[in-house]
Amino acid sequence: MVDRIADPWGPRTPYGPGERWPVRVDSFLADGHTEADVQRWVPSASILHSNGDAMDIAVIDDRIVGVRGRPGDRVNHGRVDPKDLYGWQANHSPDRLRRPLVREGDRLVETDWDTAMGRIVARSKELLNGPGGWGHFGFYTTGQLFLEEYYTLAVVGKAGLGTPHMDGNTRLCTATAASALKASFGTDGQPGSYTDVDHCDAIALWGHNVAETQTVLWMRMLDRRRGPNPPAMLAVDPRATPVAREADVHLALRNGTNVALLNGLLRELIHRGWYDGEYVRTHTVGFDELCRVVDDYPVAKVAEICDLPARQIEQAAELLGHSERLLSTVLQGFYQSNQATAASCQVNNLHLIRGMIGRPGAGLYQMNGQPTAQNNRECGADGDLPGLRNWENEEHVADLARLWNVPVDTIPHWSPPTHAMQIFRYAEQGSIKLLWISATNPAVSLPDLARVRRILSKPELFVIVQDLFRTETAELADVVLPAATWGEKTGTFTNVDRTVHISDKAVDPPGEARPDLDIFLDYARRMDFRDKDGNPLITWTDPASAFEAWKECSRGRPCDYTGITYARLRAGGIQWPCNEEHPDGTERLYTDGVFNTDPDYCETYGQDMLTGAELLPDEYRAKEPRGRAFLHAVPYQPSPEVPSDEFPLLLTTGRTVYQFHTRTKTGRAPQLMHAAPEAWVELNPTDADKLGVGEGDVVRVESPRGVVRARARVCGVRPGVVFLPFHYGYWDAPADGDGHIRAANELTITAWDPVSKQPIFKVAAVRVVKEADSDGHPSPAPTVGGPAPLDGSGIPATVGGPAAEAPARGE
Ligand SMILES: Nc1nc2c(c(=O)[nH]1)N[C@H]1C(S)=C(S)[C@@H](COP(=O)(O)OP(=O)(O)OC[C@H]3O[C@@H](n4cnc5c(=O)[nH]c(N)nc54)[C@H](O)[C@@H]3O)O[C@H]1N2
Ligand SMILES: Nc1nc2c(c(=O)[nH]1)N[C@H]1C(S)=C(S)[C@@H](COP(=O)(O)OP(=O)(O)OC[C@H]3O[C@@H](n4cnc5c(=O)[nH]c(N)nc54)[C@H](O)[C@@H]3O)O[C@H]1N2
Ligand SMILES: [Mo]
Repeated sequence: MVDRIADPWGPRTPYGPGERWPVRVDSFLADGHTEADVQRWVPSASILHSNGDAMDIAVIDDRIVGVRGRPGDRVNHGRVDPKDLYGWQANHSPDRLRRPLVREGDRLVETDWDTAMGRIVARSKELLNGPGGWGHFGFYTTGQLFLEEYYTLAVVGKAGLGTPHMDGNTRLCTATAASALKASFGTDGQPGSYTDVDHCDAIALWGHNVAETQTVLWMRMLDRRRGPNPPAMLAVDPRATPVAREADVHLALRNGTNVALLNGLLRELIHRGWYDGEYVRTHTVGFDELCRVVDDYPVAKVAEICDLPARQIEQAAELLGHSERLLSTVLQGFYQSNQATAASCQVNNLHLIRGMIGRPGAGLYQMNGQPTAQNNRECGADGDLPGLRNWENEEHVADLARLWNVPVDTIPHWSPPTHAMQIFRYAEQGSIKLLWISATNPAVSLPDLARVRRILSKPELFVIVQDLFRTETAELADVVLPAATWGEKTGTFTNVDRTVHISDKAVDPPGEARPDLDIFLDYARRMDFRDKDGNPLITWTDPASAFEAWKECSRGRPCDYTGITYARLRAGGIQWPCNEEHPDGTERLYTDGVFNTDPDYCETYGQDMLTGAELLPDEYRAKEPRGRAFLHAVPYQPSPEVPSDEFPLLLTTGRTVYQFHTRTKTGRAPQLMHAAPEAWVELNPTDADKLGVGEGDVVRVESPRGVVRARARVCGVRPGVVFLPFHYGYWDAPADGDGHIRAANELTITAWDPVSKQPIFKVAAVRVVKEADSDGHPSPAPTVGGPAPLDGSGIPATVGGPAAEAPARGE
């Protein structure tokens, strides 16, 4: 039995290079149930992060009572993340939405589905048939629905309404992963496989606190680190996360300087001859330009920009340069920082110039965050065209028009898809008049919340919110639709390393709540969307038939699902592409060094890395990629907001292991909620001293846009940097008399990467003011993870106690 709150990672099962990662089966059953009591085990996978850990849902008397990891699955070998162990309890929360709500004046009142859908359809028809038509429709969706749901929504938007204004919160999450993969390799799709952890001799984590955000992947890395011939480890993060503490080299760079660091590291590798000239010549385009640009970044200059010791940068270069099988992971410390795509492409460059791609151990994960972000990108509910097609390629668009039997011109492709921040801008300006928000909570998760609240509250904007709970966003809606969720509906989803899992329905949803798929299908039916021949546009009626329709759409594209069936998935995860040529799926992409950059196949013709300007098809063809990957060279530019006399500190934001996003699920699971109940502010001891702030003192963090009040945790964040978790909205603790005080996004800026359009959540300027003494209360921050207090602080350790005890059984 392990208290997985006190020890989120559980016991080690060390192993050596090339060995099989041992099995350890984690489980948790509530209310004293034992496995013998369980009547049904229903196959599923994790819905609270992108790792794709396979598990079975335990059911007794048509009620979910727990989960158990699947030992045979390629991803997790039985292990389960603490959020997944306890988080399902939110499904049973008494405040689940059970009936639709509609706005009557300043109140939301319960109603039936006909009334709620009737209002949506009446407004839709009025807008669609009036001047401006499709231009008035905006859809803002998520990385947490199922593949079948995204595909249906994408067809509704692109072939039914014909609007380009559809995006996901994936824009906040992994838009940069997609952009960087497309820019370097031609299309989206992760080159590596999780088995690269088993083979690598070095692991570099670029702005990724994997220990807290993909705990099972971290367990695999830790098990290698505790076994024979362990991999070396490099962490690049301004905070002393568990990853940074484990690493051999930790670069606690100033946030916002990733490109400068990478340019310096690439220069070192090239100057010292630690690159593979043959691979570069045969498989890449752009090496000379890369050499020219990075030459401007000698170690001393980089040390100054990033505020790092020069020796540490050299050590990092040595670690990377001596590795034969390097595994890199990239996540929000890069994607949500400035120059996001440029920085992430530099990691691709590092792998390309060293020839470290497409063989065991030489892995690269441009990570996902949300469980189903990958599927949104594949299916195109994030604005991309379905099947990783290129919106600028007429043949790709014609392909879809044939598949859906609609006129080519119905499918929006005359300009890039509208990105999320622009959708909100159009809503602010009034051209978008109907905004349909599904499975995301922008009133807490978008930057600059005062502005977001103003937009969503505009009386002339018709807001639809489809959720499980009355979230901060739902409170501002005109219609609220109660959705079923994980465990209550069937669908498939794909993790970071392209492994597809099925999640079967285990129990009925509460009240009248409906699967998102049924809601989108119902809308399509009521809107009476038709194809060219007057037949119904959407012919599928349930998850299985939607999956079959998607398979046809994916045929011949990099994410080819045609060889996958629900029946096969029930036996375990399969990596795409899976088709006649690859009947058992595909472990690694680009094993032959041939990339998806052919002009007729690629997903983008490329963008200028500094401005985001789109290249023309002919400009792209002129580069004659011939299956070679692109090396992008980009000079460093500082963040749009840097510290000043008035706001002298750098703000960054992120996560704790115990909470998921805006906590709608983890905040309703007692073990997780008790472990991290409230927001906190991380300060370095030097800054705390200067400000006269001690552990637990109440401080105000102020930016030009807002204020957040919380207790200080004095810990290992780098000097000059303040960290806030972004999980804390208002639903369980209404704002006090001073207005809103908890959400990190009160402070963040409206700015985004020019290429991926991903907002910058990791760099802003703030000041910190002490407001009240601790009275001996330490901050509510967990003692596990990034906010771990300094040695000898005497702060009681975060534990879960008996309610959190969970079996972890070895082989
Ligand atoms: N427990 C938990 N797990 C989750 C989630 C969750 O909410 N909770 N969410 C899931 C989702 S959707 C996502 S996207 C992932 C995110 O997973 P991560 O990216 O690992 O999480 P973050 O905490 O957002 O950011 C990672 C680190 O970036 C560092 N950082 C900040 N600024 C910079 C910078 O300029 N440069 C560098 N190099 N580093 C910087 C921060 O200090 C932080 O430790 O997690 C997934 N898993
Ligand atoms: N400051 C700062 N802000 C950030 C970040 C950061 O690091 N710092 N990270 C960003 C990132 S990476 C992400 S991914 C976003 C996450 O931001 P959000 O997407 O806003 O966060 P969630 O709380 O996951 O919201 C998902 C909503 O969907 C609902 N839901 C869950 N399952 C279902 C379902 O099956 N159907 C329906 N209809 N609804 C469902 C949940 O109840 C919840 O309200 O936040 C972003 N914002
Ligand atoms: Mo995310």
